Amino acid sequence: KWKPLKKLGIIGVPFEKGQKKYGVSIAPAAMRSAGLIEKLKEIDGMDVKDYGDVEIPSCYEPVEVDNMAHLPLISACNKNLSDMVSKVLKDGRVAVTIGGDHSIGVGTVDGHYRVNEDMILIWVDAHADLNTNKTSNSGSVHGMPVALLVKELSDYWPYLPTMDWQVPKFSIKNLGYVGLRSVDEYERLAIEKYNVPAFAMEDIEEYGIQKSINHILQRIDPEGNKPIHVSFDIDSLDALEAPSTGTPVRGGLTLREAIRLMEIIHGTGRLRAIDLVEINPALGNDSDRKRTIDAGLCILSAALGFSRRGTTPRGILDLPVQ
Ligand code: HAR
Ligand code: MN
Ligand code: MN
Repeated sequence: KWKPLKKLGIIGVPFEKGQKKYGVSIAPAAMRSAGLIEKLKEIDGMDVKDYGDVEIPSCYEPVEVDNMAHLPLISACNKNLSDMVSKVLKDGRVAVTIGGDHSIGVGTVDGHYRVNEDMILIWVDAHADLNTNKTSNSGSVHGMPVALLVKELSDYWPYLPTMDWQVPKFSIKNLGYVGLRSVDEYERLAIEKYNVPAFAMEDIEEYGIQKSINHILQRIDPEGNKPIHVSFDIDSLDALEAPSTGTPVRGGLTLREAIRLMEIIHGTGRLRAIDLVEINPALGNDSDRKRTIDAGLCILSAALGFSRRGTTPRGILDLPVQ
């Protein structure tokens, strides 16, 4: 029944107010000038459409919410993003969203959920992004998107002005984590309370990346018939592999592990949306920036069907004769 979709819709989100550092907002432009579209078009038979950047509103309600910096702007941006992701999916394409900081996961998952209510979510990250404004030490919303999205945590939030458009309906039962190594106390409590399949780095050490992702898929979708959303935070990679990011953590995934993870997800034929977030081209030197962007391109290519084994020329069965 499932086979990989050979049509993509690219969405850029030049947004960085979910965290405090300058630079994540230039990642969509940096990825495009590094050849994002061309590289994805190189994948065998791929039809790529660039939907451009989401509109970041310049006017929004100036309300203050306790320990949640820039919520009204974040909300307005995510509302537009949610509509755009829904549109791409309704056009029959995989939604490929280039952030931006991880607060944009609210819009991408919301937009996906509105089209596919049975979707499952794989959050690949050093962090769990499962804080509420009550548990967050930073007040940065990029540490909160998962908590905003899941219905089981809606009672742990106050009324959030400007967020009426987003009704959390996605169940935490359909969530899995890969790559965790910087988890706050209340985030850990939530993971244990709801028994979320969470493969932290020591679990990946124990099982390897292939068994880790297969365990998660088996747990949250034993029949193997639900559309998959991957939200990939570049800081899931080891800081040596992806140095240009706002909150790097040592001891993370190798690029090889991340590519294998994406190949397995591609192999299900069920990937319908992928976010690539937290690349910050303003951090580090030229070599750091290039390495981080290249890693991001490799991850997207693997998720969308690039084969490291190589592919035969399309429609050709023999070598050319002299
Ligand atoms: N847990 C911390 C907080 O809530 C740090 C999380 C922010 N870093 C990220 N998210 N890049 O994945 O502030
Ligand atoms: Mn994150
Ligand atoms: Mn992170």
